[in-house]
Amino acid sequence: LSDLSPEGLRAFVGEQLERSRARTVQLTDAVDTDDLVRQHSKLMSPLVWDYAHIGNQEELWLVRDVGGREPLRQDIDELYDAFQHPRADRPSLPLLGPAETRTYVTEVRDKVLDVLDHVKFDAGRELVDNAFAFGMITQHEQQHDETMLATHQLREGAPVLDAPPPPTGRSLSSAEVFVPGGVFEMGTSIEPWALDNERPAHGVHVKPYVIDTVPVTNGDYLRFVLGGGYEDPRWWSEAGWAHVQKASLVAPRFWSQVDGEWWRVRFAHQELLPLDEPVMHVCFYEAEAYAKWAGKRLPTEEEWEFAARFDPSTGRTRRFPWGDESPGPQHANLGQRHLRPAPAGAYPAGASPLGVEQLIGDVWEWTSSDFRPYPGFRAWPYDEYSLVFFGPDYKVLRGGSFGTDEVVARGTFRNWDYPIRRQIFAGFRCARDPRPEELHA
Ligand code: AVJ
Ligand code: FE
Repeated sequence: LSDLSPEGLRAFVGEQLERSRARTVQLTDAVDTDDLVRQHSKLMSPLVWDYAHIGNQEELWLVRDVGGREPLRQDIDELYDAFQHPRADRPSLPLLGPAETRTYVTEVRDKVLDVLDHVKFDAGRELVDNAFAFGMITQHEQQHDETMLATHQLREGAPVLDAPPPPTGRSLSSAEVFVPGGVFEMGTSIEPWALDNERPAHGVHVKPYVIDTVPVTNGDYLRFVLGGGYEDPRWWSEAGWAHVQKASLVAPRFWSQVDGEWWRVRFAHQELLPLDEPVMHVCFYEAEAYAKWAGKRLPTEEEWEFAARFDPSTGRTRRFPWGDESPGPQHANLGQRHLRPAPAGAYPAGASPLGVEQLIGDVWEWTSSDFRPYPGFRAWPYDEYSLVFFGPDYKVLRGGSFGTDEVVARGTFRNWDYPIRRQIFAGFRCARDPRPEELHA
């Protein structure tokens, strides 16, 4: 980005805005009016709320703040402020209807394209330096597009989404990778569109550890289920055991067993459970319990990022496991290209220098870490993106899923959610401390 001329940057921003909008339109045009306004789960907003909220955030930041233009619809700000109304209450608000929503977001976008035509990417004005606010808003839209995809997964009825299958898997020469540890630079101070919680870059010391080559698969996880994992308190933390009993969990969300065969629902299609695909729709507590049952643990966020970005041959921290170039279809399963995680081993070109695979894309990966600010954190440009969520209530997820766009899925990107949540496209991989003979090998 920093290499681009102002005209190049303007063109790049325009393409990103167009790409996120095409996805929003696709996800909302796929369903009828009833399905747009219905709440498919108490955990989610009606799709029409996400849609207008996308437009409202774009209006607030790009039309009013960056552009200094008159508001289009100040009267609806309150309805689409995520902090004013919990998701469960949103269907009963006097929301814009589907047609009004489409008109509103289109009018906002027309104004934004005019602002984009005239804006100077003045390095002295932080909000527009490297087109940051535009980057933030196109990422915001893409993040809500992933949320809307999760709503589609919860929706019942006839299937409406389809995509070609991802590449096939391959068998791996080793199920685990030894990571020597060391000091590395975590986070970033130079990614132009990195959000506040990814900043600043800071040195972190990581002890040697062992990490799974790929995420835990459905086949792996099924052994835990069949082995009575959900009935045995030994594998669960105290909070996890309390939750699994209270919520009566017996398997990942969307799994079912019929006459001894395991099935799953995927975007309203019933399928036999694909054993070589990363497990998903498990909560943090389930991930933690599986890891303990397997004699392992979850990686810390530091360990995850070290495995994903550290290049031991140069001592440098890379942007991505495969290097500094932005993700291509050969590297990672991103961008709703396939609408499912790829089987284990499907992305050899995406491997890190140490040989860890599928870190970016496929499934979000639960880490053992609470969501905390990095040393030197500064809330910017608004406290409600990250600051208000820091603390022990949220666990960090890394790497992005098949539903995450490449404009979001940076090696430094941090996601977070409550440890009981299962509707997101989240799985995990395990790590462990090395055995003495591995340390002295
Ligand atoms: C970073 C995915 C946790 O969806 O709650 C969207 C992103 N922030 N609108 C969320 C976000 C404001 C956020 N996550
Ligand atoms: Fe939002």
